[in-house]
This record gives sequence, C-alpha cells and structure tokens, in this order.
Amino acid sequence: MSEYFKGIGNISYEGSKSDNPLSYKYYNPEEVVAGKTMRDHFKFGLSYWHTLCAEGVDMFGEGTADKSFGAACAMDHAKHKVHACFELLGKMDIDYFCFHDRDVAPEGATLAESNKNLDIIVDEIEGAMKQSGKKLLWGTANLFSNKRFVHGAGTAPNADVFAYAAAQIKKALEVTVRLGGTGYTFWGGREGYETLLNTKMGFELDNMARLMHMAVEYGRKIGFTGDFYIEPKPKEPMKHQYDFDAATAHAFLQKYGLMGDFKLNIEANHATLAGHSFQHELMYARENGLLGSIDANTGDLLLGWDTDQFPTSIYEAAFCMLEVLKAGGFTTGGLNFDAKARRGSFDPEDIFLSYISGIDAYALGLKIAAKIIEDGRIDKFVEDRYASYKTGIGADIVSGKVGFVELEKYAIEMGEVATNKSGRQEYLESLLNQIIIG
Ligand code: XUL
Ligand code: CO
Repeated sequence: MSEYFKGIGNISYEGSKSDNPLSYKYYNPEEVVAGKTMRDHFKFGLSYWHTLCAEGVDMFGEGTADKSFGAACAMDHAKHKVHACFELLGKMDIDYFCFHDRDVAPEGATLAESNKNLDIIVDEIEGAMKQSGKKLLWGTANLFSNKRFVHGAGTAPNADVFAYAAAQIKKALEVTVRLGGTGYTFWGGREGYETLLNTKMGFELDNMARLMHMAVEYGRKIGFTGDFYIEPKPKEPMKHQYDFDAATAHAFLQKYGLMGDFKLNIEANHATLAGHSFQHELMYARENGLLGSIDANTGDLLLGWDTDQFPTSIYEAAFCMLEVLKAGGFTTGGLNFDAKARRGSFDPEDIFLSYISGIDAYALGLKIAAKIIEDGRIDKFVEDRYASYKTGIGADIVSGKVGFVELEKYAIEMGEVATNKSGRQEYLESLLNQIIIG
C-alpha cells in the first residue's frame, strides 16, 4: 500500500524539552492522570471532513492544500482517502474517527447509486479498521451540502425532501452500526430559517422531532446501542438554527420525549457563536446528564463565524476537561477535533502539526483540571458559597418544607439581609493561575 505522508514517521511522546515539532510534548498516552490513562480519558477523534476533504477553499478563494492523493477518479479518490486516513490515525496514535456519509464516498446520480458507492468504501474502511484496531466514534449524514436541502432536511417545507433525508439517515445509521460506532450525530446545519415570513416554526420543529423518533426507532431495531447526539449551533449556514444551544436542545428533547436516547455533542466554536463560553455549554450539559461527546476546536473572538481552528488555549482545554472529569468521563463519546489547519497552512506536514497542537493543549488541560480538583480550594469555595442552603431556612427551602407564607414570616422577622459575602472573582482567577503554575 502506498504511503501518503512520506518522510513523516510515528508521532510519539518526547516530553516538554523536545524541540522536535513532530512529537508530543505533553500527550503521553499511557500516562495515568486522575486514575486513568490519557488515552482513555480523551478518546481522541479525527474529523474525516476537515482532515481528508477540506482543501482550504473559502468564500473568496480556491483550495490551497492538495488532498487528491494521486487519484484517478472519484471512487479511486475515496479509496485513497480511506488509506490516507488510517495512515494518519496510525502515525498520530489517534484511536477514533468521525465521518459524514458524503465525506467518505461520492454522491451518485441517484440515492441507490450513492448507497452503492458508500457500501464499497465502507468495505474498505471496515478492512482498515480490522487491520489497525482503530474505531468509529460517531457517524452522521450530510443533510446540508446538496442543494435539495436548501430549505432544510427534516424541517424542509417539502415532504419529498423529508423523505430523502430519512432515507439518507437510515443508510448512515446502518453504516454506523456496521462499523461499531457508539454515537450518531444530528447537526442540523439547514434546520432553521432565513425569514419567519415563510416559516411555520412549530410545524418544522414537530417534523424535526418526527425524523429523530424515526431514527431512534430504526436505530434500535438494527442494533444501535449507542447514543444519538444533537450538536447545537445557533447559526451558520442559516440565519437561525433550531438547535441554538444546549439549553434549547434540552427543551426540544424534553418536549418531544427524546431524553434517554439523546445526549449532546458540544462544540467549542458553536458555543461562542451562541454567545456562551465553551465551559457554559459543557456545564449545562453535564448538570442535565446530557454530556455525550465533544467537538474540540476554537473560533477567533474577532470573527463572527465558525473558523474551526485547532484549540491551543490551555485555559479553555482545562475548563473543558474539568467538566468532563466532573461528569465522570466519556461513555459513548470522545473528543473529536472538528478542526482544520488554516488556509495558509497547506503542507501535508501541517495536518500533523495542527493535531499535535490540539492534542498537546488538551493533555495540558487535563493535567490542569486534575490539579484543580485535587487542590480542592476552588470547589470548596463554591460549596461554601451555598452553605446557607444546608441548614435552617435554606434547608427548608430545598426540602420543600416552606412556601411563600412561611418565607414572608421569616423575612419580616429577619428584617434586612445581614450577610452577603463577596464573590471573590479576582481571588479565584489568581488562585487558578497559582494552581496551574504551582
Ligand atoms: C458544522 C459542524 C459539523 C458537525 C457534523 O459546524 O460542526 O461538522 O460536527 O455534521
Ligand atoms: Co462539529
């Protein structure tokens, strides 16, 4: 089999003193942190679409990175991409990958032909997985690129489009089950609106739920035991997307009776587009038992779109891993890098360098998160902040023993609130730095 990334060997842990750019400085897969190896904590994933498909095209310019892999035709290209993918997974020591149906195999002239193309490439993927031991984290269907989805997929005003989307999800689920994927993701890139003048919002949301119920019913029937995920994103490509953020997706799942089968796939840059921090979305998901999987990346705070950059902020990585640790770790999910090298970083080597930057940042983030928990001062501060609910009137509020009448009596007798304590934000921020640096 041909080697696609010649001259680049296996990326291994060389420690923080190494000046070899093609090595991990902090990610030591077998090192135990907080009771588990780093490998098991992260379950790092590679995004097929960015890594094997994205060539650096933007709104104003053509591709800059050559990802043709010497292919002669579309199906040949698809096969080369499979083997390039597994070479990358092997060389970078990444255990998982994620894909959309159309990332791996080209769309045919008909749905039947698209399905046939997919089967041929999935055979190839299955063979490579058996040989390498690499695993599928989650699969999904691309229900946004083709122009048939211009007005949505499950939320399209045209029932034929709904039917097409359902058929595509059916196949993508079959493929996910066949490859042993533990997650199936719904990212509703076109499930939203451009103007409310032509939109029946309630009906569209009902239909989106109908599509998801069908997916659950069929998925369970064919042996899918993993989690379905909603990946919230507030906008882009649509002006408004229904899965706006974690709380909106939670309300949708509750209203339509989908809790239990669904969790959330939280993406960093989607959180910031929704006006939240990444940690906010993760904490919301964790507190509601919905933290399923993560698309790690970062945006640029000076830009208002989804730049899908590799994450390098150790603060952000630490806050993320703090939530993951507090959730008890991933079950079905993992940490997929929904990220790509910048358009100006077009050498094949940049694929390796960008993954190394993200993986090392998260290795540091994990260590910091474990230190924060072990140190305990921040958690203790937070516990103490709510101590008034442990005894007296606070305990009575929590246990439901008192209502408005009793609270009015209490407040009148109390007079004025005597003791509000400082929130100590600046102290906590400097304590955090102290914990990080030691
Ligand atoms: C788009 C995005 C998607 C999903 C999968 O912003 O994040 O790539 O992760 O459809
Ligand atoms: Co994503």
